[in-house]
This record gives sequence, C-alpha cells and structure tokens, in this order.
Amino acid sequence: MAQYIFEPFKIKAVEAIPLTTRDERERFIRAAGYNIFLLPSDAITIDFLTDSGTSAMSDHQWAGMMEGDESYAGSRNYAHLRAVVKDIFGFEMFVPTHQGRGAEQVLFSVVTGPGKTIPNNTHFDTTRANIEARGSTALDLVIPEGLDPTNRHPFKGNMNLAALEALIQRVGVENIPLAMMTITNNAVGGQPVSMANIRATKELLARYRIPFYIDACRYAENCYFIQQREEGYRHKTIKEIARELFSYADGFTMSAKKDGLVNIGGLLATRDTALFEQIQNRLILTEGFISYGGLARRDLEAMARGLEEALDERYLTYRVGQVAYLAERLLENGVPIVEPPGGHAVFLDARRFLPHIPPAQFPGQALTIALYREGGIRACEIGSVMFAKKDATTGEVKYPALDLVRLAIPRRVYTQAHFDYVAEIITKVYAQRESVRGVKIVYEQPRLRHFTARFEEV
Ligand code: P61
Repeated sequence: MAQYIFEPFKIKAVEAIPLTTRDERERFIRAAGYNIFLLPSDAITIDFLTDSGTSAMSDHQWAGMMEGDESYAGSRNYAHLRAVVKDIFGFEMFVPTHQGRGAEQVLFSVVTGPGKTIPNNTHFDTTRANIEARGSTALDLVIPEGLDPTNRHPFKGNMNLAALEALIQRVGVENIPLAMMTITNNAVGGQPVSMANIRATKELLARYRIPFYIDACRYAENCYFIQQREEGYRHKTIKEIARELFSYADGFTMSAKKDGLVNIGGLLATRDTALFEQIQNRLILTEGFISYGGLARRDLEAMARGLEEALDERYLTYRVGQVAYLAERLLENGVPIVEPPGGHAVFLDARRFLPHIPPAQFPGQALTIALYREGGIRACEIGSVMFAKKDATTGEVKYPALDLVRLAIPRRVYTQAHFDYVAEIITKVYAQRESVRGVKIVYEQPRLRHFTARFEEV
C-alpha cells in the first residue's frame, strides 16, 4: 500500500467544496456540451484541471500582500523580488511579467521572426503559439523514452542531443536565435530533466554560440527529482541544485503560477545586456513598467516569498510524494497511467483505459466526462481533441501518438482523503469501462478547439 507523506503545514483558512448529486452532474455536463472547460467551478467537487495559479498561499505570503508598497516605480517589493531572483537563479537582469506567456510574448517578440527555428525538449502550447505567432518554427526534441507511456526512464523529459545537433547542422546556427529546455517537461507528463542532460545541452549549444534559455515553471520539482534520482546530488540542497542548474542558462522564462506558489505572476531573465534593453522596452509597451511588469506590487511580494517556500525540501517531499501516492493507488488497482508519474500530475492513458473507443471517438474526452459524471472530478483531455490535425487538401485526420487525461494537482490544496476519493472513483470507472461511450464533436472553432468545442455521446 502506498504511503502518504503528511502535509508539512496545518490549515488556517478553508474553502467549502461543492457537492452535487448524480442528477445535477448529468444536467451540468449536458449543459456544458460535454466539455469540462465549460463547467462552472460551483459544479466541481475535485478540480484537477490545472496546477497553474491554483496553489494555496501561506500565511507568510498573505502577510506579505499586506506589505505591498504600491509605488509605480522602485517599490520595496520589487527590491525584495530582485534579491530573491539573484539568490536562487543567479540573475541580475530580470523583469516581472503578469504570467508565463507574458514573458514568452516579450522574449519572442524581440529575439525571433520569420524563417527562424526554436528547439525545446517539448514546447508547452503557449510557448509554441508565441513562437509561431512570430512566423518561426517551434520544434520538440525530447528523447524517445519520453513518448513511451510505460518506459520508467528516470529523466524522461531529457533533450535528444543527437537530434539537436542534427537540427543545428540542417538549419544553420544563424536560424536558431535560442534553444529552450522546459523543466519539468509538462507536455510529456511533468517528467524531469537530469543535470547531466542540461549541462550537455549547454555545452553543445555553447560550441555553436546559441543562447540557452530555460522554461522554469516547475524548476523546484525538477531540482527535487535531480536530488532524489541523480548520482552526486543526494546531499545537496534544492537551492544548491537550482544554482548549478541556472548557472548553465543564458536566460529563463517562468510562470510563477506553478513553483512560485502564487495565483498570478511570471519572470523573464537574461544575461545579455543589449537584449535586456530591448526586453525592457517591449515590457513597457505591453506589460507595464520594469519594476512591476503588469502586477500589483503586493503580488511581487507574494511571488518573492513563494519562490523561497517552494525550495523547502519538506514541502517538495510532500508535494512530489502526493502525486506519487495517487499514481500508486491507481496502479495497485490496475488503472493504466503514464509511468513513472511526474512532478505535478498523474496522466491516465485513455487508449489503454478505454480500448473499445477509437481515437476518432476521443477516448480522452470520453474519460473526462465519465470522471465528472461518477464523482464530480474535473480533469483535462490531452489527446485527439487538443492535437488531431486535418490535412487541408486530403481531408485526412492525423491523430497524436497518445490520448491522455491529466489530473493536475494544485499545490497545498488537497489532502489524503481527497486523493483516496479520486482513486476510488477512477477505479470504479475503470471497472465499468465498457459502459463508457465515445463522443463526436458537434461544434468547434478552427484554433484551440478544446476550450470551446461541444460534444455528443455516440
Ligand atoms: C498548465 F490548457 N501551463 O499546465 P502561463 N510553460 C509551461 C507551462 O506549463 C505553462 C506556461 C509556460 C498550464 C496553464 C495552461 O492552454 C493552456 O502562466 C511549461 O499559464 O501563461 C502553463 O504559463 C504558460 C493550461 C495554459 C492550458 C494554457 O495547466
């Protein structure tokens, strides 16, 4: 039986959880066109839609909010954030942004343009969209193990170095303004990247003088995996590991809504003085002045404090342990998931869960509906609804390699009884899997259809 690592905190404020009857859920999901994005949160008992911006802040962070110095320029909260960014990441030149995609928008609007290529272990969808919006190509170069749902490689998020070097030789150094590394690698299951792979990626890029940027959303969870799994790091603190990791980077973007433990906020940092000037100019145009970047100053204080708290080893042991606990409870019951679980989410393998539903009838979407119907759980399809592409000339539909359902765990929000409930509901749905029906799309938008599509059961 999996062990649950108890919360290294006690609860000071609580938020009521909506409880619904099966009849109510049936009505809610039908009214939402069988799309969980269109459900009101009042209809949801356990919300695993995302771990982004859904953390519980600590009393120390809330106290910091009251110490917000709302000066337009040079606020003391900005000075505190600057000190924390220097201390953890070792960067002097940085700007706050309203969230991760704000940092991406500012960075890519000054570094890239038509005809350029930006490789990554795996781009997240907003990163890809911001690169493509500049007319550039976003390429994913994760190692093959990363795409195999049952391969237990300890660092499935790693960059494929041979593929990266082949790309550089094929498109030319002059067409790669920078290369990125997303830690942890969200799109392949929140899988970590090893320090050895980060160091080797830096060395390879340095030989070609290509700048190396990190997408740092879940860097603290990644550092924890390095400490636990990589030779030579067992006795280093998370902060020591983070400092080494970022010493290889020429810059980073970060959505602080994940490992910054805040509900809103982001960061963009660089070591390039000329680029930093352009970044500041662009920031002022689109986000806000350089000492607040689109946030209230109290939010900067919460971010400074949250960044420190996320490095606490007791917190990370509990955090990553909580995800592993849910994964193990499901595996014990034979439920097919992506193994090993990552840092922020458990991914159900919908094709193995519902083998009678073909990709054309969206097994991931069918599973999200079944989880909601059975227990008021909201999870997110990451599969054919999100990624299937229709060929414009032949009309043939190309389906992605995997149909997954992500259970993303908000930080410091749910306790063991919630996870036991979720494991029970999923196990029950698995036992009755043959009664789950596929779906067809009855309304869709041409881009990012998953947010607004409406479905009917077939
Ligand atoms: C998530 F369905 N992630 O995983 P922002 N990089 C990486 C992310 O994971 C990420 C961002 C950059 C989300 C939120 C989300 O279509 C969606 O602060 C590795 O959200 O701008 C965000 O950071 C962007 C979910 C975002 C979505 C867009 O749930």
